[in-house]
Amino acid sequence: MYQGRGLRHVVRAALFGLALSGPAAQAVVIDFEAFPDNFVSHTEAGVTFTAVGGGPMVRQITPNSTEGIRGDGIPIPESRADIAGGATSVSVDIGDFGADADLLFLEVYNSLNVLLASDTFALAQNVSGMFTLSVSSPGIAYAIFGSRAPSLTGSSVLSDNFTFEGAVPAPGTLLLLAAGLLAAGTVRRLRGLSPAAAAVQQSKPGAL
Ligand SMILES: [Ca+2]
Ligand SMILES: [Ca+2]
Repeated sequence: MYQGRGLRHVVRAALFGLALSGPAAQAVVIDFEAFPDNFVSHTEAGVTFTAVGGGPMVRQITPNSTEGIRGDGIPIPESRADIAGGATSVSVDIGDFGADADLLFLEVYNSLNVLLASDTFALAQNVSGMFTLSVSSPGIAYAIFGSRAPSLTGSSVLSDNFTFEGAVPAPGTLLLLAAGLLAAGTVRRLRGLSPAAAAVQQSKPGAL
């Protein structure tokens, strides 16, 4: 009986904490400001950036006058970001200085290399700027992003502000878990009472 009551207190405290904390998912933004000038692979906040197919990447100033990244080579390789622990949403700012027309793209895949979601934006020639592409899906393991034809020299764009939300238990899942614990505590408590007392206990309004 005491155990059941103690468990109930613990669960109530957990629910109160959950109500105070709100949704557990927090967006993480990687702004590339502190990335190396040149790198083959660089990891920040659990995300590893590489060029698709391997090879060097460079850090470079974007049209927004902040640091971004791109692959280095001819044609310029697309960029890849592997997210340790996975993600449920990804966004990235992509653009250039308007030398050519570009089809900006962001694709996300699961660990079995299945395409989960994608976003694209047609960037006209002579338009200088950065544009945000975003996708959401359960089970994101990695993202591929950059630009494709009509880009003239491969992925001829810069990427900045790679943002993701990690895969954390949804509040609904935690509430279900808490409800299950409460029910288990009630059963345990009722087992400690005589049948008559249990019947009285069960008939009380609001009794758990
Ligand atoms: Ca930046
Ligand atoms: Ca371009």
